[in-house]
Amino acid sequence: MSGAWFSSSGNASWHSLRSAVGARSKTAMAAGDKPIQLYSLATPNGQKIGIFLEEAQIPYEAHLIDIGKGDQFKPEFVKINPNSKIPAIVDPNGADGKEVRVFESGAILIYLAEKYNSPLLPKDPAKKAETLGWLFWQVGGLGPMLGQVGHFFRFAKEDVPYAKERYLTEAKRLLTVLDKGLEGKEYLTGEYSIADISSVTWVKGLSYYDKSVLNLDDYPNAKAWVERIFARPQVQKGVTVCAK
Ligand SMILES: N[C@@H](CCC(=O)N[C@@H](CS)C(=O)NCC(=O)O)C(=O)O
Repeated sequence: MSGAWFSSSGNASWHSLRSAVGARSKTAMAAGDKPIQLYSLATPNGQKIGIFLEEAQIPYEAHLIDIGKGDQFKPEFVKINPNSKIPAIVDPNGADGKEVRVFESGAILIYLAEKYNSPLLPKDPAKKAETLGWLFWQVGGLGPMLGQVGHFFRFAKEDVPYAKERYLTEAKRLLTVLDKGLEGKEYLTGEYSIADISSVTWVKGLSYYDKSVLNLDDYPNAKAWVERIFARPQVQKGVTVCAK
């Protein structure tokens, strides 16, 4: 896994930085647009929101939060996300015209999909439940477990075999669940949705691990699914939003 996600090479404060791509200024948008203010970094969690905004063609302004420099702890950002993590959004024009602040990537995907009536969150109750099941599975399981694998295999100051074994075993189990879930299907619930967007950045990130630790080739359905989704121009653009 790359240390770049956590590096501290940025050189400007969060509120003065903008992504190199995506909508950059409210003035560039047509009158009546309701722009979304995105505070993020191009990590697997941050990239989900960039992908969704591009897929749904929502006007947005991207602000880089350099977590390597501690931008997430600045009072301006903590007002948006009390948990001091990217991604977060501000919708200056929420329901009844009031500003809405949303943190946690899953909550942001649901908020945006509902606000913009996106088919990426199905309306049918059964399909919606299945989509949210996979979404919460990623936020509560796949992401944290892969994050711990990254930590103990790449960043921990001491070798902790018990932790490595524990998190790697669970990460592999979850990847097997994903691979089985994709058997005979193009997307997790049959149709492309926020369930796919939520997990695909993490699974794409397996390429950052040593193949002796985690190898995408061991999960052929997941590998084909990553390639299918990353063939989409919206995804290719979305993952670069808030890149350093
Ligand atoms: N459950 C959160 C996780 C967010 C998260 O862990 N973000 C990381 C970057 S991928 C972060 O901001 N880390 C900074 C820190 O921990 O100080 C979500 O899905 O939004």
